[in-house]
Amino acid sequence: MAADLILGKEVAEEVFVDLRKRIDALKAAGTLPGLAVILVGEDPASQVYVRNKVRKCEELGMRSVKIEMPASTTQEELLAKVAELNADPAIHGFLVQLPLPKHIDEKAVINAIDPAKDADCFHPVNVGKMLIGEPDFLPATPAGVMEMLKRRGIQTAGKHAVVIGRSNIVGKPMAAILMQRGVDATVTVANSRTENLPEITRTADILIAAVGKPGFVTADMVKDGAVVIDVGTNRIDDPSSPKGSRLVGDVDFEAVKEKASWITPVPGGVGPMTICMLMANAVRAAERASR
Ligand code: BQF
Repeated sequence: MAADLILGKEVAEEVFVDLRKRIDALKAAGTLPGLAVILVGEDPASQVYVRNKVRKCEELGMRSVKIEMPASTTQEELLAKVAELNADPAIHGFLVQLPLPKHIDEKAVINAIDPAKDADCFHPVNVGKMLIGEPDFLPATPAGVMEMLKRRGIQTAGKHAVVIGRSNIVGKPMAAILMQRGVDATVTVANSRTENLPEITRTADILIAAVGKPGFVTADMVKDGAVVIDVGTNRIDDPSSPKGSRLVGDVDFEAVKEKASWITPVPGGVGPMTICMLMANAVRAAERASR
């Protein structure tokens, strides 16, 4: 089988049609939805991700606040900034870009965010609400994957979804969403110690790769006709590219696309959906604050 592409840019544009209406309605009612992003340090990848978020905010006519703090920022200083945003009525949602410098305790920072303003949906209260099927927000990357499946008419009910990776940001919430009533997938979560991984992934109707290793998912691991979602964002050296590097996923795209029914490319697949669903969380936070 040869796969159809699920393009993140296209699916995101469909979501933005709805978001623009909701943003206009908020503005008409006197609320300018505002998202703040805190960036600590100068990690080049993080700088790109934060720029993508700020740019999309501005494009949608939302208020966007970028807070840049030096790598030498102490945990106390960062917690003070979080407290300030928690108390700022003009900021409806915010996030702290991860990863943080090693001397800062990520968990303590996430725990300090007001759950009502938790645009990333990383606070334990929001993670718990999502797990029990009463979400206020959804984490952007798994929510983006669900939106891609939904808007391309891909059935999840009764299907075997295999998630490779169990991070708090992608794998765990992805599995939690897929197993919810109404989504109704049968979910397997694999990790780096999983035995006989290719045997398991070959039983997947929906295969979600969130490993962080270029080319990890090879064609022999994929059932004919499977839906393959590549969450990998790996920068690899490429002397032939202008920047000397390029973005690749976790999937051997060229080989796997000949077997899958649907596949997401990298770049231009899940990445744009992550940004899109972050905006959806910011709009939702503003809607919840304004009623
Ligand atoms: C695209 C991220 C790993 C660790 C922390 C568009 C993004 C990426 C790719 C983007 C990511 C990955 C983000 C593309 C945000 C997704 O066109 O393919 C957008 O900006 N992302 C992040 O904030 O933190 C990360 C990956």
